[in-house]
Amino acid sequence: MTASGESGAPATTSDPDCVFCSILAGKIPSAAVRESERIYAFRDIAPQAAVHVLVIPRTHEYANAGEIASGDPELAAELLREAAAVAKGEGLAEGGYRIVLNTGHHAGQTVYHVHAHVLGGEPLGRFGA
Ligand code: D5M
Repeated sequence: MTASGESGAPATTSDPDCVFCSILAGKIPSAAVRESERIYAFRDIAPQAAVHVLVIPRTHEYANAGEIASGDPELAAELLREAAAVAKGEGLAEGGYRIVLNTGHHAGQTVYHVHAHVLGGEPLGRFGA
């Protein structure tokens, strides 16, 4: 699997300063988990659980969950469907898992290219401040 789309894939926006766009362009290596025409999933470089996968749209257009939900509801739905498919593929469906979309500074968002964290593979602590 490669991060870059097949020829004929829809045009996407890209930001040269965005780490996820560099991953999508193949300039930074990543461990692919799943991909579709509009979505790419890969392992987080600093896992916070036994399984920690990031699910991102191939376009840089949306910084966070609110933006993608307003701007392209179908893509937002696909992001969640792909996150659930990642969880199933990683064997997390039975034990349960968490999908996290950090939004903004107080939530600890560091990459402003919308992404869903899929976390699981072990009991997860409750979230807190
Ligand atoms: O999550 C941003 C996440 O992105 C954070 O968990 C680390 C991850 N990250 C950053 N750089 C890389 C590379 N190069 N490969 C894989 N994962 C990466 P946030 O919700 O914005 O805090």
